[in-house]
Amino acid sequence: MTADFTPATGLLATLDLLEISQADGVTHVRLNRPAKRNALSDAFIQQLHTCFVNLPAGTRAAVVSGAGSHFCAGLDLSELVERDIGSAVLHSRMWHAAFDAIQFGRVPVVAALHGAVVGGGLELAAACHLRVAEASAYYGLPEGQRGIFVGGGGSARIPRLIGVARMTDLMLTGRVYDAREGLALGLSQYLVDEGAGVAQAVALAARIATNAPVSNFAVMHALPRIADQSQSEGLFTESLMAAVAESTPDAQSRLRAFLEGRAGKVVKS
Ligand code: 1HE
Repeated sequence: MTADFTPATGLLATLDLLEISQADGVTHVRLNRPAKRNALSDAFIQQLHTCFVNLPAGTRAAVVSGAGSHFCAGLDLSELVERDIGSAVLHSRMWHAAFDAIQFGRVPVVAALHGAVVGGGLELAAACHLRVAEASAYYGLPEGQRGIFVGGGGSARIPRLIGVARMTDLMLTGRVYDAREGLALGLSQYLVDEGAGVAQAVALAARIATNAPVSNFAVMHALPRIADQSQSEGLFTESLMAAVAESTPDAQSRLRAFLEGRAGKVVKS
């Protein structure tokens, strides 16, 4: 448990594969199956879904991290039994629903990564809005070696971070990127010392939590969709989203605060 964070109660406290705690508008969701390197079983995926559609009231940003020596070893391979085509599609769609609840949920989510971030673990990280990597983090997509394909949204999300060619390389050759390469390529946005990932992710989430909720909504929901649209459609969507944001009382009071000298200036940190 992170200092000053208190355990979630009610439904969230019943999710035994997650350790959920909160402080000052930030909810910390820790994957809590370290003995299996946080391998994602069906129950684990369902608990992640339940968690992100039931975040505690007052949550304005979230952090996802992993207990133990690795962030996440991906799909629980012990559950990969022979499935007919119909149930295999539904299994993948279950992952999609859970990770959509993260990417297109209520609040921005910052992932704190360390150790293995592989297979479905990388798909989970890619569904978050920002990624902080510790020096030990490494990234791979061993699906090729396991005889399977990504099924948790990786083929849609990971190329948007690093491009189709790099994802092809990861999958065809089993190449692994280290934390420094991951930063350079855009798999993470921050690189910190070993052990400092959660604190950095919580600090970023706390800062995100001070933004106007409608601005955070626009970044989470409009930005990726605009990136998928033609320029003409994207500009139109942008105008609508900008008009919605600007017309909120929150925007009005924040703009007034700046004009009256009561708000911070943009400075180099
Ligand atoms: C697991 C899993 C798992 C560990 N499913 N049980 N993912 C992979 O192909 C990655 C497979 N895992 C590994 O390469 C390594 O386990 C790690 C590099 C992540 C960690 O190594 P290490 O030495 O710290 O741990 P370990 O001894 O290998 O594993 C500890 C235990 O966790 C062990 O079980 P135990 O009962 O013998 O103690 C492992 O069997 C277990 N374990 N990883 C099940 N993944 C929606 S599609 C997504 C498709 C994918 O994600 S494919 C990629 C799957």
